Amino acid sequence: MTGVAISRTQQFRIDARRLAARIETLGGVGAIAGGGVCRLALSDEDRAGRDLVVGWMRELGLTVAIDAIGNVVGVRQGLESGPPVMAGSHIDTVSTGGRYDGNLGVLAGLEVVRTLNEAGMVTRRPLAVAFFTNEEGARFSPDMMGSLVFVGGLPLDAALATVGIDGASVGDCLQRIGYAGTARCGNTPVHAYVELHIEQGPVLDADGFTIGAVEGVQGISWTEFTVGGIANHAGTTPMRLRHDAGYVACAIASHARAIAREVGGDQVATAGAVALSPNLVNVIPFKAVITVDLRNTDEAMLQAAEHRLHAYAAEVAAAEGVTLSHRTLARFEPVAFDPAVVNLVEETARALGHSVRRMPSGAGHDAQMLARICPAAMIFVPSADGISHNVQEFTSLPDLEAGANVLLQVLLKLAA
Ligand code: HGY
Ligand code: MN
Ligand code: MN
Repeated sequence: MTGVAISRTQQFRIDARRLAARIETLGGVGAIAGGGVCRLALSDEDRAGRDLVVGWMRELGLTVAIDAIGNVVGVRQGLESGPPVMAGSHIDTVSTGGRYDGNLGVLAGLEVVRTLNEAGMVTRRPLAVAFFTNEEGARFSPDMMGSLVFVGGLPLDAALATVGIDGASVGDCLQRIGYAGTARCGNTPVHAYVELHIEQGPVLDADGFTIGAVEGVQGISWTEFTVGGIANHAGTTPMRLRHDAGYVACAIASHARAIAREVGGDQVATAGAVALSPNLVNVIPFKAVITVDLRNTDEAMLQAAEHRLHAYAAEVAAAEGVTLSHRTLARFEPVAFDPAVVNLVEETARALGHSVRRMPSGAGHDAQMLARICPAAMIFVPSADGISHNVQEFTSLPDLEAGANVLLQVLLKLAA
């Protein structure tokens, strides 16, 4: 910007050490060995994290609303009223979570508010900082549940009735932690939504970029297969007489990986959860429940992978003489973010002197749901060695600072 007066707000910068300190404090809620976090949605740890962040929102003067699915939105008044420009993400984690996944986007939003409060600067449009319930989907499917209800994509009653992997329902757990709010869910007007998030993959770190201008999110397909076999003695039962549910589940997992390897490109496949019954060394399993997570940036290719997997599962089950059923835990098509906001992210990063590249998101995010009701986009910062959903998850302070400053300037432009 040589020769052009830089406006006062363009000089605003967040306080990186303050942000890092907040990340560490929140990371201490549900802390696990190795520097990670276990804060499963609607758990006691999630309640403690929610209480902490709501307290910080109130300290900043935000008006806090909690909706019926437990989404929390803090609003900062603007010079004018109307739909806010929103920053946000999630503070629930997987059980081997890191300190940055989701938490960064929420805490950076609050750091932006604090920076503007200290500068005495009021934006034309209101600003909002949100965290959405159960983004991870690890305890209750689907993922991005709270933001999906927020945009009217999942009926509230269906979400509340959802039973998790431990047998508890979303509704009961929300009541138990005191976050069954009164604010109306669904189609709350938002002017625009920007989410700062760690990449959780290897691209930015490997290619030496500081900022990712995220163009969209790939398609997600979560299926749970249930296999019914016959328990029998592991030593006395000839192979030809077996109806081994465990073998079929493992065959499905192995074939999912083979499909991904054969298709190549963006296709990925993960068998993340498996339960065998009775799960004993010398008993042929009579039951197996296994999940398969398939993703691809291309919807047609994702459907093709799904069809191949289901055809194989049926074939191997029939050959083994076991029963097979399945249910869809989550299914979202690829989402493209708003080109104007993606451009704004890219231009802002460049104007701040950061290296930036456009890219898709391999992970699901609340932004893909907000994109249904307003212009939305994401800002990525690097994950060291591409590691995430792992206690070793790490993003350097300079990268955190760069991402939060891009968020600050993008929000200012959208709220001007
Ligand atoms: O599964 C995901 O992509 C996200 O972590 N919920
Ligand atoms: Mn996340
Ligand atoms: Mn995650």
